[in-house]
Amino acid sequence: MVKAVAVLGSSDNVKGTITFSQEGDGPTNVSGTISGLKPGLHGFHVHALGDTTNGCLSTGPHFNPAGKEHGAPEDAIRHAGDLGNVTVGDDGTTSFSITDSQIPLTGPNSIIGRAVVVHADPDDLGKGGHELSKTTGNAGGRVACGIIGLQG
Ligand SMILES: [Cu+2]
Ligand SMILES: [Zn+2]
Repeated sequence: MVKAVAVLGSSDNVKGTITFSQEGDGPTNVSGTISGLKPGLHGFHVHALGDTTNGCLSTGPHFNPAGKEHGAPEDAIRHAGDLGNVTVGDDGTTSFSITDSQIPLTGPNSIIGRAVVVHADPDDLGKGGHELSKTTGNAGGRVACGIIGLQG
């Protein structure tokens, strides 16, 4: 079992911890709790770089080792980092558990050392018809992010 964790940092008051685990070559489980968000859907992705020198802006684009277009987690055509949306309740918090096969913690496409990003707006999953739909899902600003690091 390989485990990883990302502690979210934010210029607003958003806080959260996201944990990752993968057994062998199986899918990766992503579980987390985030607080301080506005209610509703928020785009949630693995971005390519674990660089926060300029805040969440420097984490690069969505992790996309296969060179595909943006999509929904269940789509054949998607970025590996496309984890869809998290749903935030009226209290501004969300707890979630996602299982995904495109974000391994080992091997050439490992997400260790990259970043998770939570966005201000919903990810339209590539289907919104906006000029940004096929690259970012038009998910708006990056409100919080954290670097994915190995956990014992
Ligand atoms: Cu993103
Ligand atoms: Zn994407």
